[in-house]
Amino acid sequence: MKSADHASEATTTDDVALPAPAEAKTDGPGHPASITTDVLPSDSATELVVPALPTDMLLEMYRMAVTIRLMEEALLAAAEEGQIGGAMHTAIGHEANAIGAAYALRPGDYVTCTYRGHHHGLAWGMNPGRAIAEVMGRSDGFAKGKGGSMHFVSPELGMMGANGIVAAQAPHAAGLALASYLRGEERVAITFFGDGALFQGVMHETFNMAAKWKLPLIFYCENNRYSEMTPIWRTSSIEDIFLFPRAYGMASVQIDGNDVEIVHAAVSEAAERARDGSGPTFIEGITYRLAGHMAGDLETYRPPEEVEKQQAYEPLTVLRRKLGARGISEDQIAEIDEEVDEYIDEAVAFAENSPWPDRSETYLDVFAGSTSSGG
Ligand SMILES: Cc1ncc(C[n+]2csc(CCOP(=O)(O)OP(=O)(O)O)c2C)c(N)n1
Ligand SMILES: [Mg+2]
Repeated sequence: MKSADHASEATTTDDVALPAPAEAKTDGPGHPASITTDVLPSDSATELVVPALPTDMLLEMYRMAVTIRLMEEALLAAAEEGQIGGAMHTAIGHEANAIGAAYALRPGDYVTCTYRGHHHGLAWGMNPGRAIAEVMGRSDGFAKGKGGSMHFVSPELGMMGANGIVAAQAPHAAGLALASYLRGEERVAITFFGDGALFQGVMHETFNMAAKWKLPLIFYCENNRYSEMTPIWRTSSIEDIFLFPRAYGMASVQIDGNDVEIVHAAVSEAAERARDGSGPTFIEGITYRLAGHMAGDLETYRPPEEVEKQQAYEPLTVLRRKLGARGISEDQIAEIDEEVDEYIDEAVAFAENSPWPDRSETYLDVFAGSTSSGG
């Protein structure tokens, strides 16, 4: 741990130990994840077991990862052209956290997330054309263009909303988990938040309540080691933030969030715990944001070499390495890349052709009781 007199020392994320390359951890069924520290507060389990996922599933996950990445890149280009109003945060580099989790959960389960939520939306089943339309404020968007990037939402898919207020999505997810419990349903809620959210009081209120009531809830921290422009060593009193929730008697685990198989294993285990009434789990997925905090970020707070170094560990590189090890050729990978590229071009064209919301609908869907369906 750094002492206070080191607080002004310049440092980079090099100071935080990075997970070793992924294949070292998941080279066979039943292999323990080597970076995973002892996972439970009880003595009942010590290491997360990471089964190898079927190759077909990994291929699907790869297609999803490329879809998210190319959509994000298209959105950044659209923002630069002035096609997007308001702040927009992309999740380039975070994809595996969303994909591994979505594949581990069931239809009907709930997700809430931060303003950095495009990857969750797509992994949860949102159509990219409609997603881009939403970010561009067009009427074919999931919230008819009135939510935009920071209020991505699709209740019919269980995607219960992105949130511009740091940490506000966590108590929302606790409410969803409580509703599931009270109704006797088996639905699990998962809430994604950043490392910076850990230092909001409401996170801790939610930890306590969820642990006390054994809510079917998964807390998933996408630890990209920055809160906006501030590195985590400046904000956290301890290095391993997965230790905080243990104070509330909660199971917690620290994993490589850039590896879909490890994320899938951790969320599967947490979901099992949630569904059998054993209560919430905290997962700290170590990841890295490869693009700026938001569109237009000049990124003066980190050296380009730091970002460059992370390319070796980022989710697409990790997935390509895994698929290569399973005998998938570079040509097969390139074919998927091309198909997705075309798919995203079509999605952008769909969004650009989508009409603006009609002026007469300005105040509809804004306040309760004023929906465009007349409800
Ligand atoms: C309650 C609140 N305080 C401050 C902000 C301004 N703000 C927006 S993003 C952010 C950093 C959050 O960092 P982190 O939780 O690590 O998420 P990341 O952006 O890295 O994904 C802050 C402080 C806010 N949106 N809401
Ligand atoms: Mg962060």
